[in-house]
Amino acid sequence: ASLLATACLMSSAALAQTVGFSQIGSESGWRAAETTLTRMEAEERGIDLKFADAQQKQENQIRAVRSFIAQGVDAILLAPVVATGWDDVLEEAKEAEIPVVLLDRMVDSSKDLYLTAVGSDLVHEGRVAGEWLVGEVGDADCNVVELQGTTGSSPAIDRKKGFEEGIAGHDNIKIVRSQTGDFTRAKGKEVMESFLKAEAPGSICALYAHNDDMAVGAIQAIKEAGLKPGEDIKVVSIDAVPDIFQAMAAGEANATVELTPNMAGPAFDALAAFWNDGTVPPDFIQTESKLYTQADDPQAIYEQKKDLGY
Ligand code: GYE
Repeated sequence: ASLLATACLMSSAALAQTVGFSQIGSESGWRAAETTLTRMEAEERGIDLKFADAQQKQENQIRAVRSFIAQGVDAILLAPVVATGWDDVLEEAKEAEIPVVLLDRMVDSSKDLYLTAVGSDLVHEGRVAGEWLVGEVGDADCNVVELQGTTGSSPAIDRKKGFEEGIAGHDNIKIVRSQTGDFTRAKGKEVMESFLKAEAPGSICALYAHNDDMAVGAIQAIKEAGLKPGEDIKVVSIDAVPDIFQAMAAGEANATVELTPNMAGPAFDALAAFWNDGTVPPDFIQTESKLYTQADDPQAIYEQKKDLGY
């Protein structure tokens, strides 16, 4: 019996899959939640997760992916900081027959270099934010300042494009300043301070931030300038992290578009099917995007969300 038990243990140990995860860093509350949930999902499935934090640098990610390949992992999760420059390392993974699943950001490389990508429709998110603003301001003139995400990242490119589509045809709404805040709270605050200094007092009607963290930083800057965020300057952003619901409950932010931090669940499901019988998932596994406003009981949502890994 003990021999049998040992054999069973050995075979289940042999079945445990190893997955390398090259994460961008911890620039935002959303990112931290994604990391937590990826670890939880791996643990639940008995997957041995090797985690590498790239501190926002593509070169660190490329190094991590190469090291995962050298270790012979069973799959690689990659959240690519920027969209370009991945061809070589993805070719190397393909050569080694290690499936790569992209998480939350896209790459410009050809689709046959990765198994699938899990993410939201990033253009749609920006469009939803833009359309919300159109509905909010009606015919009134509105000068918008925009805080972009990390330069060259797919969410920064697509959320800009989507927002512009959302406000297209409404000439009363104009983007007067647009600059990167690198998806961080500190940069969001700093760049918002410069926007407030550069524009005539009282002339900014709305802030569009590519993520909530930058919005939260900017809200602080708006308050320090003696203005009321949410009223004097409307605030719309993306992610739906707990802190933005707190700001919405306080009347200091107006709307956010939700991005689920659980990209790993669908990624591991796709990998399990692939490992099992070679099932090839669709090129893109799309997560939902939902708009929340102050009318959605932000305090209650904050209470629900705050323990969900953020
Ligand atoms: O919205 C932002 C993060 O890649 C879509 O990255 C993601 C974005 C997310 O840091 O908060």
